[in-house]
Amino acid sequence: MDLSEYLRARQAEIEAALERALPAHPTCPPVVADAMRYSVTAGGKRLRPVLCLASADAVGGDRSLAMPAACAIELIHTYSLIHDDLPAMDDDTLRRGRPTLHVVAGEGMAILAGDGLHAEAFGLLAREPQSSDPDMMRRKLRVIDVIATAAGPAGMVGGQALDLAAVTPGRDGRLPAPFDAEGLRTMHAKKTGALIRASAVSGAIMGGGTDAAVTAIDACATELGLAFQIVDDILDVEGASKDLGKTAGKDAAAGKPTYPALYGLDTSRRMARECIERADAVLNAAGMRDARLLEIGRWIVERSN
Ligand code: GRG
Repeated sequence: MDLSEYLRARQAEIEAALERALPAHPTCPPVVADAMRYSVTAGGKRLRPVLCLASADAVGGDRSLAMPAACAIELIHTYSLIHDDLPAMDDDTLRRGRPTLHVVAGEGMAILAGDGLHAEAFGLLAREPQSSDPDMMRRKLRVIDVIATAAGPAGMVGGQALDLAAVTPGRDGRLPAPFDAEGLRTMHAKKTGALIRASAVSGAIMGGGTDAAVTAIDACATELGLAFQIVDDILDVEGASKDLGKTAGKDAAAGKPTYPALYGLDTSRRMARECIERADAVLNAAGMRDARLLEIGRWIVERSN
């Protein structure tokens, strides 16, 4: 199966599983259920859940065991986008090709829909896959820990806090010093990298991977996450809002340091390609000859070409 067939097949399974995972009326008041659905079903590449399922494949596991983690991570990712778009944060009006949730449902409902998605994600992880097998329960608990850490203050929330603080004037009215290359890398590793890593690691754990395999997948996904961020910065400079489904050029306009700003476009493209080479080396060194994860990495990088 080539990559586009693989992506289409996995994306279709993920859409169906997300549909089942979303809370239904009337248990959940329609006003918030509809708001959650609006953002989850707005499209999106489903990169994180695909990585989760592909990692279960890479360790030779049963992909269906990783589907609850795949969906939980997509729910958390969607909550983060809703909250990131709020006026108090990035203040954006376009996401996934649609008006942002606070534009159509109001700020309060957008905050609640994000909160609801966050809570539903952990409920899903606790409930599924249903099993009383001690090994499966250990896998589930480990995955809950991995995802909570990646989504929380040591991960995504912490990265978002660093990003927000960088554009927030202090009491003296001055902005903090801009990130240097190391600061930029740390902020992105937390803000977007942590959840991408957790996607792959959760898939490998649910697929029953050995500790060595999980460690190799983690290192591989760290590189894919960095490549993703470099490409996202390139697209922010080069892309059109229509193609991106979100407002283009915002980071540059806000004076945020980006990879193209620090290194230039050509070097940024080369750096993204080098991430995939390092991901390849990591998998090779671990004796894991899974081409699919690398194909997904190249798919990430090709978006910037
Ligand atoms: C609000 C706690 C909190 C966190 C927000 C991830 C994040 C932290 C904000 C997103 C800001 C942003 C646009 C970052 C650039 C990288 C990124 C996460 C892009 C969106 O992810 P894609 O490209 O989106 O995977 P789709 O729509 O395809 O799922």
